Amino acid sequence: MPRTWQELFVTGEAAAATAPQEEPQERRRGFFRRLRENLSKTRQALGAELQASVFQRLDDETFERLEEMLIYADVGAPATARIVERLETEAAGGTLASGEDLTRRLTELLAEAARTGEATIDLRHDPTVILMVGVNGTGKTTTIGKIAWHLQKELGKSVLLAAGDTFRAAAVEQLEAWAERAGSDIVKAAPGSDPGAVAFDAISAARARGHDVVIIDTAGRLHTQDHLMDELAKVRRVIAKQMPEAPHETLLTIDATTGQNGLRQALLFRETVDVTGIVLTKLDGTAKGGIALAIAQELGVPVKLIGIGEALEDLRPFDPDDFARAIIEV
Ligand SMILES: Nc1nc2c(ncn2[C@@H]2O[C@H](COP(=O)(O)OP(=O)(O)O)[C@@H](O)[C@H]2O)c(=O)[nH]1
Ligand SMILES: [Mg+2]
Repeated sequence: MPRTWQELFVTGEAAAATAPQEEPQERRRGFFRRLRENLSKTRQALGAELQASVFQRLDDETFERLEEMLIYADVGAPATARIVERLETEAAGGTLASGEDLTRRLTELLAEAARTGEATIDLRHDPTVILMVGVNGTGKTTTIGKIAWHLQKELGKSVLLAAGDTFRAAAVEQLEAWAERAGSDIVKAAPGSDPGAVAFDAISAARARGHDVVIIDTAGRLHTQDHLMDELAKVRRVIAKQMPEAPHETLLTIDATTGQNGLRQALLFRETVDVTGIVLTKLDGTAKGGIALAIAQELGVPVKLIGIGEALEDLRPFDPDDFARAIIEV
């Protein structure tokens, strides 16, 4: 699973042509430390709690308590049941003998549950079109800005942003600020314009100017939910008319602090647009980081990026092993 931006984005270019592939150990450790720190709310709810109460002995009470903790952390009932059953079987079979064994296996099983589908993003299109969807305030625009920044600055890709949230003037300004920071071009239109037309123009412009990637922002709130879904479906149709296999990637932002509600939003969006990846934001603000697993398990759509804070380096490719370690190891 991708740990670095170079691993997340498949460019088809020789490794040496992009960025330093050998992440120095020190940098890796620094990254993991920050991940761990920013996920401290979930780690306190899971890891610290586990250490404190569960590890005296491996009996029924232990497993009941573990089950409660996983449910509390929003891992979701189906994944929780599977993981706890598995651990109980292994304990009965004698392969789990101590609290340390249990932590190690739990970490492995959580990582396994969080892993689903193809978690990379293929940039081998000309241009690659990425559509960003999600409810208002979940982090679409900032995520776009950060992705654009990494693509430009670290992978040397030329990015064009499309200000498809024409619903609010502030949304266009916010995207413009990000375009400037990342060094990307932007296509925008007057507030209230047709977002489909913005997407269409952006793809034409990218072709004419030779941009590698087009990222399309969308509105997250319209008068009604039906209206929003109709509009997204239309944007999608217009994109496909311009470029038949596009959008190549449709990323849905989910605010982790909304927990199971976010999962319901995802089901709704998935009915309208073909969601290929999840961006799970605001994991720093919740003890319910287990939602990353519930999403993978119950939606079957891979979490591709996580947001663990507002800084540029706090949006990162999702690595299930690092994530599981960060929420369990105390
Ligand atoms: N703490 C935290 N805040 C975030 C994260 N991602 C986004 N935000 C903030 O959430 C707010 C809404 O983001 P925005 O991109 O405007 O959402 P949009 O309405 O979906 O476009 C902004 O203040 C962001 O800085 C995250 O991972 N952690
Ligand atoms: Mg926005």
